[in-house]
Amino acid sequence: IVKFTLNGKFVETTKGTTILEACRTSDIFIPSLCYHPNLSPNEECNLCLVETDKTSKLSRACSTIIQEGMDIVTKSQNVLNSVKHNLAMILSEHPKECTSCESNNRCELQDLIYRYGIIDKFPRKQRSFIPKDYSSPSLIRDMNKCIKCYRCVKACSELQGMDILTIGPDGIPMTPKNKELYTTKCINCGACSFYCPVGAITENSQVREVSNLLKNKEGKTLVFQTAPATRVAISEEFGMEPGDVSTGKMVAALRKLGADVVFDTDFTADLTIMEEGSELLDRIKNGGTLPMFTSCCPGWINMVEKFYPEFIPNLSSCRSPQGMMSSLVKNYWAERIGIKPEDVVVVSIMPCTAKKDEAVRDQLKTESGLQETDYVLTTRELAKLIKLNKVKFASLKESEYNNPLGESTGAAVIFGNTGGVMEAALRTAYEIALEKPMPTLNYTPVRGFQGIKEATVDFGGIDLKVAVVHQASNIHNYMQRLKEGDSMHHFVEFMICKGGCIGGGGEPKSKTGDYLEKRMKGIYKIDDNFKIRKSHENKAVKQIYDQFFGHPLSHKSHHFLHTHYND
Ligand code: HC0
Ligand code: SF4
Repeated sequence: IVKFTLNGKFVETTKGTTILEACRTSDIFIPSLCYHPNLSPNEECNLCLVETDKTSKLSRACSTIIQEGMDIVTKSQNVLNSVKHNLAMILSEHPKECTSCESNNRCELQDLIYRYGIIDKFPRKQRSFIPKDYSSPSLIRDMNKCIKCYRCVKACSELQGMDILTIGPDGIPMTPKNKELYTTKCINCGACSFYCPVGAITENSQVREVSNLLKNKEGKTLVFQTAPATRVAISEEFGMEPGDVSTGKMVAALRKLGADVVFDTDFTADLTIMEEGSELLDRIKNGGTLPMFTSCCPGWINMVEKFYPEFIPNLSSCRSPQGMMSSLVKNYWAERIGIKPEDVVVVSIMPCTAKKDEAVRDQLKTESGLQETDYVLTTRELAKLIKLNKVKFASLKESEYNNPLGESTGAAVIFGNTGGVMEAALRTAYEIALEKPMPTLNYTPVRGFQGIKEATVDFGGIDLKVAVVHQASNIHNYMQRLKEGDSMHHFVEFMICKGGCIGGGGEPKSKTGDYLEKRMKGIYKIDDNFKIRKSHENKAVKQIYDQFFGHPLSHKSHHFLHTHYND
């Protein structure tokens, strides 16, 4: 414990706390652009200035550790003048394109400029123009808007272990050899866009396209699908808590916006379990390639293709639930209700920027060459669409998904959390293999935030060894072990983002220390409240096998629900 004075009040904190952390705990506002609680301090923006020990020398609150007896002042005239000066300097280099900027109204620079009443008084400091990078279907980079906070660089290296972005000679983050992002080894995870406080790196937004379509459908039927992790995070965009379950409101919002049909990606998560669980049992029985890897996270698929191509045979051949849903909508559902696939537009709502990249894969087109998933909006983009249309989200009356592709189970929704695909697969594979339910449905060894989780399940005679790995940096470590021959598992779940999809690069930019924990709890709460918690008990899934696919891994399921990868 250290005791100190903060704006004249005696306060205590634990040893090693920074001034910034202590101020945030005490609800004292300190401006900052380069600091984020999930990243190590950058000390770049020079805004978190405070006076210590009655000297006029200013210290950075983000990197100054509180010492016993320290006297800290956050609100002097000296502090205020310096913060205003530094903000004005940042503004003088920043393009004034706020009205058309993707980050308008959610820009941390804009907020501070307004809060401090900064007038654009310095002569515009010309930087040489940097061509905008539209190469990636997932992300847009306009580094002219960069404020050199380096949060993207830290997210890409510290959190994801990817090292695609480094600080260039002019101080602006750059890709290797300044190549377009899509031609680098970037996996499109979007962590850089999540941490960018301004509009320099953003999702490649399709809000305008979808908004136009909703207003003028031109005879098309608009089908939406919503991913598991969106329902516990979208609330944050409307002043509610992380983890608040908003499934019904999100469906209602989509209907209000003009959706004709709203299906649930959770339905195809259940279907994935049927296919992937059967694939695993088949590989174990018939000597197929092991360990088998899950294939639903598109950032992970990019990583295997770009970094570990020798492990492509380990990937399950199952399409992701997004891919399965869009395939079902265009190849099965449309025909059943008598519309042509080309008259259906599928829009998916995902927590993930890499899903945009997945949607354009050549493998995921109909036989006649139609893209199966037409548009992907991230959770943030859906919130924007809702706000643009002035839909009052918080007071919406809940609505239900359309059927049959809207029916799901507790096993499907937990896909949104790290360990969820594994837990759902075990609930089904165990019961199919041993003809009795798992002793406990809540399989805790694969839950929680530990980077690599390992467990052994007694599969009636065989010890089924499983692992769950999330966050790209942990995945690189795991793959290194595997490359060195340390192969110890039958089945491994991989999710590129910390926490799984709930931590996706397209989720709302919450900054409270515990938003991921809260979203995770929200997901488990939905599962707990479901009567049916096993994928093979989903009645609509059973029906689709009876009426169309026959059985898992049938010829038809291979055609419509499985895929192959780029090597
Ligand atoms: Fe996920 Fe998915 S669980 S990857 O995290 O499998 O994005 O939420 O939609 O497709 O279902 C993301 C989330 C999905 C898919 C599902 C899987
Ligand atoms: Fe790095 Fe992910 Fe951003 Fe690509 S998308 S630059 S891998 S953080």
